Amino acid sequence: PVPDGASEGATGGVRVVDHLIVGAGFAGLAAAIKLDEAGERDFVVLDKDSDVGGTWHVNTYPGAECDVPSQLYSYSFALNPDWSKVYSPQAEIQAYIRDVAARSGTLDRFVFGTEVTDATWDEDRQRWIVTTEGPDGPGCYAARTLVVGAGGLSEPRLPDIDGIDDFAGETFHSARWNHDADLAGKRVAVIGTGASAIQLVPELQRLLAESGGHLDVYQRTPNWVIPRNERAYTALEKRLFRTVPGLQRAVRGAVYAQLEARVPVFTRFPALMRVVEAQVKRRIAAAIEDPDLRAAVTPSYRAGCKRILISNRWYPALAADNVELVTDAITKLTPSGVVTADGTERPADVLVVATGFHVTEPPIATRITGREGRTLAQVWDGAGMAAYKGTTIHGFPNLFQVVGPNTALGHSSMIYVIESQVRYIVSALTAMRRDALAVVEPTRAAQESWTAAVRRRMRPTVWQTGGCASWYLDRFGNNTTLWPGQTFTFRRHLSAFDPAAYDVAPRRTRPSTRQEAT
Ligand code: N01
Repeated sequence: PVPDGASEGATGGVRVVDHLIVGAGFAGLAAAIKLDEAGERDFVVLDKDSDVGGTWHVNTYPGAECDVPSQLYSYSFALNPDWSKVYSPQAEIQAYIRDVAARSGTLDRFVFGTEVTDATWDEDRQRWIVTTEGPDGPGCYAARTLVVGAGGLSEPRLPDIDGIDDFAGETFHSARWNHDADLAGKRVAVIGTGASAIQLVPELQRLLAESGGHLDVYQRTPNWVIPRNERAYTALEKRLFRTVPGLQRAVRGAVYAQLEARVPVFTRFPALMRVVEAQVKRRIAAAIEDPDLRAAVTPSYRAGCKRILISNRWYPALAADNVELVTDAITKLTPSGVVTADGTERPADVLVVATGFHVTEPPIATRITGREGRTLAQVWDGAGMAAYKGTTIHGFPNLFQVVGPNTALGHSSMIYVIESQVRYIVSALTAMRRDALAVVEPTRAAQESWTAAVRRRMRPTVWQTGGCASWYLDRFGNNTTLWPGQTFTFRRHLSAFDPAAYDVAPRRTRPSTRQEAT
């Protein structure tokens, strides 16, 4: 229970703040920095983990690297001239985020090891009441606004395979790597061949080859894997980035433009993906001699339908002597191995599940309850995830979601999207302060027309028409995850808070201007 008059400071165990930010990854940190700059300094950032970084803090599997070029994988307000390579390794990105956080002067408001257990909109107090579980037990916050930057790919999805709990060996998800597990000389089974697996499998293959171990890779669907044009930045390049004004920004702009130029192929001309497919087939032929293995790794759907993966090591790793690619469906796990549909049991000492994340039904949505007493998960259960401009949600006043529905990308850097959304949020908060608004909530009409437009644009895209099942699609078959266009268009839509699309209420009164009351 929240005491009446919860307005300033701490009251009866409830910490009252203007803004509560959930998640200390790229999204939450950007929000903290930009709110601070805008003078919105009364905020707390909560994160369930022990450090900033989000996905880059927790994904420490061998070979974890970014598949978006380093030049784009930094904040526009904190360029990094010191990236070691064209694509950055996880540890370097994590060090970068830590450094930006330390220099931002906002870390005093970060609370780690603390998970949100419930967030409920209190209509009378016009605040979000947020309960938490942390190292010192339960906590409670009352916040005017809730900024959720909990990550789109943060909740590991374990496969629903018969007997998985009976497996006697070490088992872990790619995003929860157990560095204490001794893999040397072991028989390791990896389930999944997505972006995570294609990075960790070549590393495991090498480690196991050196120690006399064996690797089974269980593939349900192959992916299109294009070359990773990787190289180290030279000392001269780094010096020039540091000393020539505007140079790094120009290089970044060129990389950005190059990636955006590909968007029409994803969105309007998927048939052109045949060019990519032909190139990949040539690579497969060059890397793999065995015709059966070649056929097994060649996808039958349009390239781009699932995320196009980049690696120079994937096909050679699968062709290595100590690796078997298993394409028969897994039927069950026993205490000592994996059984496939043909009845074969392959022994395994260690099981790595690289089976992705809960994306279209995010668990955090079950913990957020809006104005009408329904959780976000319940609201989305009917027709899938939806939000106005991917950021605000009808029925959930003063809630801002960073990396919300239809904001993810299959072609470029999420940091650009995150910064676009954070600008919009700051613009909203500035308008709220200026106009003494306690509540902003997108109208049902605004959200529906936005969602309809996104769906319309999604229809001809490769993600919707490419003939594959991907994590982009929800159980209704709708792509509620990706932005169906160029990122500068997204940014333009979010360039400034647009009160006409919102019901607003002044401080300390109930919302009274709802237009959709019918
Ligand atoms: O997960 P995924 P991920 N039995 O969902 C298979 C980002 N990312 O962690 O294709 C057997 O893509 C599943 O098979 P199928 C990036 O956006 C970025 O690899 O569904 N197999 C698939 O092969 C990426 O797209 C980076 O038939 C099962 C795999 O598991 C996203 O994260 C690195 C199964 C899951 O692939 C997710 O990538 C890593 C089952 N029951 C990730 N269930 C970088 O930029 C699932 N699979 C570095």
